[in-house]
Amino acid sequence: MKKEVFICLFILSNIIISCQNQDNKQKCTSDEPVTSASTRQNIIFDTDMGSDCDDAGALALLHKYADKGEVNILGVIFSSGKNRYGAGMCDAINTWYGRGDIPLGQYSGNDVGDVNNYYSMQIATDTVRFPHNITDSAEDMLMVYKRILTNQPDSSVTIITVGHPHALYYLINDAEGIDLVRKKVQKCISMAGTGTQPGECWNFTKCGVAPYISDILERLPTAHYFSGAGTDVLTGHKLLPSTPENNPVREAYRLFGNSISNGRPSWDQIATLFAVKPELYSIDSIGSLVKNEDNKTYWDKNRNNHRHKKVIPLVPAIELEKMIEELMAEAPAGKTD
Ligand SMILES: [Ca+2]
Repeated sequence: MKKEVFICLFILSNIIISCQNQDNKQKCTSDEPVTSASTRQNIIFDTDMGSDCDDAGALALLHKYADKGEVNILGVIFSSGKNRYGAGMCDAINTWYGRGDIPLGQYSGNDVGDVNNYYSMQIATDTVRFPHNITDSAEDMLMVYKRILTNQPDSSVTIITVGHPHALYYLINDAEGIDLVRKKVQKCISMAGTGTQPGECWNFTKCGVAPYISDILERLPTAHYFSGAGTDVLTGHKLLPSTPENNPVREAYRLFGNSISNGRPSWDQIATLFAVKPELYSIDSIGSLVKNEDNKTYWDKNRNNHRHKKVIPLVPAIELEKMIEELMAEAPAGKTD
């Protein structure tokens, strides 16, 4: 081969390779979510799944943001020690969205939790209609938290609690756990009553959790955001009913007081949405969440805690309803209705 011909062929082959790479890049940018892995929110979702259906809606939201490349769901923790089927319910939702391998943790104690069953047992035990492989048991939540946190970059993890938050107590009262929280956790977001008058809050007052709360409020060494909105944001009854009958989120709403017809307040979705879309919220940094001697909690404007922040949606309820309902009803990636 003459030298000139070889050089021409070399240049031509480089042009072809370059074009192929360009094609691949274009393919990637058109097929993959634009958000890079490093900007995704790394989230541990801690829930009292089963006590209400908004937990199911909130986990659905997270999965859809994971589909869109905005979130990594690092783990799901079921915080109740009483109705054990919540773990299976979480697994059914994770599997529905194609993420049945997400680490699951469960409270191994029996002093905190809701004994009632509304939908967890029905869905967790029906592994034919709702394919998944965990029914009523998962590894101890503290072990799961610590293992997940150990493997994450520093200051990269957001913990969302939409149930009883006593796992945070166990974390900060464990020598390894508190080190991990200091190093790895960027912030915690908790669904809790944030009114300025003392009130009983399901997540922070009821079901045996009250003795854990003061320590969490006073000693958690990270920013702690509290979201109490959602009563006037009804979801689950507009688009969710048209999703497949073997969608475990749809079934949770159907079984929980026929919320699939009536709708249900979106407390847990609104707390969860803050992790992904903080620009939709105002943040009040003046004050702190306090528990009084009656185990009631309230936002005390006169007692400042620089770690405590109260978040309030800036978006009207009707727009939040639309946004949340659409996400809850959107088919999992790769699944068509
Ligand atoms: Ca909840």
